[in-house]
Amino acid sequence: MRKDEFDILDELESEPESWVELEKVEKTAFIAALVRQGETEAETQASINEMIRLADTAGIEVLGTYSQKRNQPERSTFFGIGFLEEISQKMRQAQAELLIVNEELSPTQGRNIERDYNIKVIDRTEVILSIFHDHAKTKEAKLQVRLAELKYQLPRLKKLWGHFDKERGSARSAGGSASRGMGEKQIEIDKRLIKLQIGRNNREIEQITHQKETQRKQREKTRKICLVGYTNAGKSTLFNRLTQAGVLVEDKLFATLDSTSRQLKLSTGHPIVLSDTVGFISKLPHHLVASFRATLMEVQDADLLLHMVDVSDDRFEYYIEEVDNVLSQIKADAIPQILVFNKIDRMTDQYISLLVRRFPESAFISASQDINIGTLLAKMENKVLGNSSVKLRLPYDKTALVSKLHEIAVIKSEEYLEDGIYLEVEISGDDKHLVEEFFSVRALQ
Ligand SMILES: Nc1nc2c(ncn2[C@@H]2O[C@H](COP(=O)(O)OP(=O)(O)OP(=O)(O)O)[C@@H](O)[C@H]2O)c(=O)[nH]1
Ligand SMILES: [Mg+2]
Repeated sequence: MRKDEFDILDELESEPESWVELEKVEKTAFIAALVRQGETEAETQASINEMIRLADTAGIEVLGTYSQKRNQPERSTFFGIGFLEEISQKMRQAQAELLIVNEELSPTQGRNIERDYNIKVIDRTEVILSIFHDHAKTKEAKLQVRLAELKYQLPRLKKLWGHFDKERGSARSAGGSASRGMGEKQIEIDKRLIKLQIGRNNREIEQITHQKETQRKQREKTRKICLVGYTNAGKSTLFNRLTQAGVLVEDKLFATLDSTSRQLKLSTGHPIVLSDTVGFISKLPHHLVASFRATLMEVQDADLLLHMVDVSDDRFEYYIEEVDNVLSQIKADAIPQILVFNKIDRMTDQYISLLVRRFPESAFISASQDINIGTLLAKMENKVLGNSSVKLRLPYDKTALVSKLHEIAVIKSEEYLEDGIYLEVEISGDDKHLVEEFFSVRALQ
């Protein structure tokens, strides 16, 4: 046994781990959710609907949904006994293969429900992890997903191996290490293997982080704007519209897992880097947030965040809060934001004008229908570059500066009069010092 163990460990150290597509055996499920005090019917329904959408994206058909009112989850089985008895019976009648719990279960809770009710249980985290697994295309995304999976798996190994102990219960009851159940030894080996893999994944991610760090240093001076928001808000659609990058856009959750960056020239000629990145969701598994550190660096490093909101989703205010929660988890909550309400083409003008009144600083756009993109760009420039409009009078020996202004600023008007060149320009905060001595209050004729 011991020799085998080291053989496996050696192999693992030397061979790169290959990426395996998930084989999904179970295709049908029931969803069970806990309803806490103070939660409204609509909130419960919206949360369950989101879980249905997640299940659907993961390729699982939902045959029924159930919820139980409880303030605290039951410690050992999450739900109460009566509820679980009823749901397991209904699952058998409907021939549902899985129970999906709309929260993260502790390893013990998952194990106990499976054992006591003889049903297969997965939680919300596992569903999200499987979607991330399916959508991971690049090496970076795969490494990060794998790391999150391994960390999730580690405390849950008993669930996989517990049945060995049951089969060899007699050996176990004799006590002493020599007679421990086969399951427990296997768990120890597996735990070591997983820890090794975690170590290796961490090292590879570290390398990527280091490379990104170097790239980041190279473009330190360039201002960075990052798109953030709930999954499916339209971030990649806007990114493509602004950069023609051709990033994948899909009406499904977590279409984007990697960050993509492109350089853009603003109207003043200033280059900025715009990045599209992974979307957020409520109760985003913390292992995923931790594992996606390399990708999320893009967000932490931004000078401005475009916080995209799907205005056609009536829970958008809740989503804004959830996104802000993740932003504070990754310490990006102090970065200036523009709230960008997207998909206005789906709403009535009346509704939008009410929102404009409520959120006067925000942008209201349709990324797919190309509505108000120019206004958004202007807001971005103002915010990130501190643009302002100034009136100038330059002496005639400063024509070189006039030429330069044509490159770095937006010329709104230009007149050559007797006592000088009169200009009205939109200029960035960074360049303002070049013209400060020529500020003029005289209005143009
Ligand atoms: N009606 C309408 N649909 C839009 C608009 N913008 C995006 N969509 C649709 O919304 C869906 C999601 O768009 P994406 O750009 O992939 O969203 P995302 O925020 O990048 O999503 P993730 O990468 O999954 O986080 C797609 O079906 C888009 O076609 C819009 O302005 N109006
Ligand atoms: Mg996307």
